[in-house]
Amino acid sequence: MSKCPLCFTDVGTVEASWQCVNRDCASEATEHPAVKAYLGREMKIKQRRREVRPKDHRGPWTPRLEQHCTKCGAHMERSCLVCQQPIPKDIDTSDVICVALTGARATGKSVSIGVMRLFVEKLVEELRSALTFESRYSQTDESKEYLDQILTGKAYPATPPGIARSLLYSLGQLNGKHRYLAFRDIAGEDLEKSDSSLNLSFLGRADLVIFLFDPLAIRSIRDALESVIPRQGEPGQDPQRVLGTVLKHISNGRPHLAVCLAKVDALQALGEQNSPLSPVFANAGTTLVREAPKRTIGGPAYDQADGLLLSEEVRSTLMLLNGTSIVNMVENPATKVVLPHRFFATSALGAAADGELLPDHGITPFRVLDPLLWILNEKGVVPSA
Ligand SMILES: Nc1nc2c(ncn2[C@@H]2O[C@H](COP(=O)(O)OP(=O)(O)OP(=O)(O)O)[C@@H](O)[C@H]2O)c(=O)[nH]1
Ligand SMILES: [Mg+2]
Ligand SMILES: [Zn+2]
Ligand SMILES: [Zn+2]
Repeated sequence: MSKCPLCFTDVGTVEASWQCVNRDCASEATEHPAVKAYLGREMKIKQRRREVRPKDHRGPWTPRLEQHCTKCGAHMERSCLVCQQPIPKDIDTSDVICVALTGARATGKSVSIGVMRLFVEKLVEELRSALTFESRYSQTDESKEYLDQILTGKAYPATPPGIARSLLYSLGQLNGKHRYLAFRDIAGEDLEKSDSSLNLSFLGRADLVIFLFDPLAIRSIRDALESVIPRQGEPGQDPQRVLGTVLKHISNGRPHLAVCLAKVDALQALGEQNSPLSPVFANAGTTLVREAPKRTIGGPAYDQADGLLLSEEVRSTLMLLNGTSIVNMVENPATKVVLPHRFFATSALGAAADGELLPDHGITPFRVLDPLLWILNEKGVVPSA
């Protein structure tokens, strides 16, 4: 079953919604009460129509392929029954893989999306398909807000709170289906308060929730790295509280949860220092300092054994980093529902940026695609190695 790229709601098998998006249409534009909470701003909707599966219908039902506005005659756009946003026409037969990035302020969520996107493009090419950005279904401009900054070395502004940011990519036909990849970038500020004005319930309906944990938020690590890496901005709220908020929004949903030790480049720099963590990162064999083995034949794949080993190594590193409560919240949650989870170590930039700019020598990402490879493997898009 496919999902809405903005609110991640299952696209119904009994009902469909359509709307006229012709700017010049003379039909009256009305507000819909749900839109603001999902989108973060008002959006007036012109002619709207619902199509319901006939009561006597037998077997699987799909709505009509076309509907026309009775006022202006224009093609109507399929839209989500819940958030009312336009959704792709082939939604009933395609698969939308929904990924949400979470974490405190400045944990690197937006940078990770930009870098992951570059890697996904390469991955999809290796799978003999092509990636395209679906600007008409996205709430954000990927070039302006995500790519140009990585490619030109400009720093990212903090994501503004209270506004939905979603990016939808078509991955083309992969393993028998048209696949889409939807990212939701959340402002850390929205997760640091308990009552964001934005409806964050989509976290419970995501296929994958990536939670970024910034080791630089830990005082002792910041101090140990004081003269080793450039000075970093103020860290956001403590990761344990933010994870609590994320789990609260997930509620009784069942997404996969990737807990990422982000900016691991900073910890790798500890390998040469005198710190209790140095031996972990000075060990050249650990998954925390080497990439997953790449298959030389047969194209891209997810290496289960490497993924599980990485998860174990990150889990024990988190315990060393006073992150025991994070591990407990994941493995023994208050809700008693243990989500399918794995621990990861990622670095989107590969080195700390100095002030406003990205690292001088360009970016050297580390394992940044691993969480996505995991879910793409679970979804049958990428094979196991
Ligand atoms: N050392 C290091 N720094 C990083 C990495 N990724 C991001 N940063 C730095 O972290 C800062 C915040 O990155 P963003 O991607 O804007 O963080 P965010 O989580 O989107 O922040 P909000 O939008 O405020 O929630 C940037 O100034 C980056 O330079 C990384 O892999 N390594
Ligand atoms: Mg951001
Ligand atoms: Zn929706
Ligand atoms: Zn119309």
